[in-house]
Amino acid sequence: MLERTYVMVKPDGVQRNLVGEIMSRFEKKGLMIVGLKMLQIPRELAEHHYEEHRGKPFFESLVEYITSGPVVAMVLEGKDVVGTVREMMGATNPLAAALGTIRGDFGMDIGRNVVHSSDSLESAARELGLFFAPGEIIEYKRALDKWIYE
Ligand code: IDP
Ligand code: MG
Repeated sequence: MLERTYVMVKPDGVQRNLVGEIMSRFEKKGLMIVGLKMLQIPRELAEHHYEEHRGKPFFESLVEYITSGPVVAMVLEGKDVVGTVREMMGATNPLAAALGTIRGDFGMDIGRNVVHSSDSLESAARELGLFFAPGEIIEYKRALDKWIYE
C-alpha cells in the first residue's frame, strides 16, 4: 500500500553534514520525497511532536536536543514506507542498531541518534500535520516509477 511518513534529520545529523547521505539512502531505495524543508523547531512544536514522551526522565533533554539547531524535515512516500523507513533508520539506541542502518552506521548515543521517523500510520498523519501544511506536500509523477514498482 502506498503510504506517507514523516522523517527528519535531527540537529546532530545536520551539524555532522549527514543530510545528503541520509536523503540519498531514501532516494536510492526508491522512496519518493514529496515534502522537504529546513527549520529550527520552536519549543512548543517540539513538545507537541514528542507529546507521548512527556513526563519521562529524558523528555527535557530530548526537547533541548531537537530544538538546539536546524533540522531537515521531509515527507516520504512509497510502498509500506512507515515500516521501511523505520528499518532503514535502525533501533533507537545507535549502539544496538544494526550496521547498515542509519543509526547503526552513524550514531553512538541514544540522545544523538541522527534521525527521526514516524512509528505508525497514525503518528505519521499526526506528525505530517504538525510540520507540513497541505499545500507543502507535492503530488507529482516520477518517470522512473515503472522501473521501481512492477
Ligand atoms: P524512536 O525515535 O526510535 O521512535 P522513541 O522511543 O520514540 O524512539 O524516542 C524518541 C527519541 O527520544 C529517541 O529517538 C531519542 O532521541 C530519545 N530517547 C528515547 N529514549 C531515550 C533515553 O532513554 N534516553 C535519552 N533519550 C532517549
Ligand atoms: Mg518514536
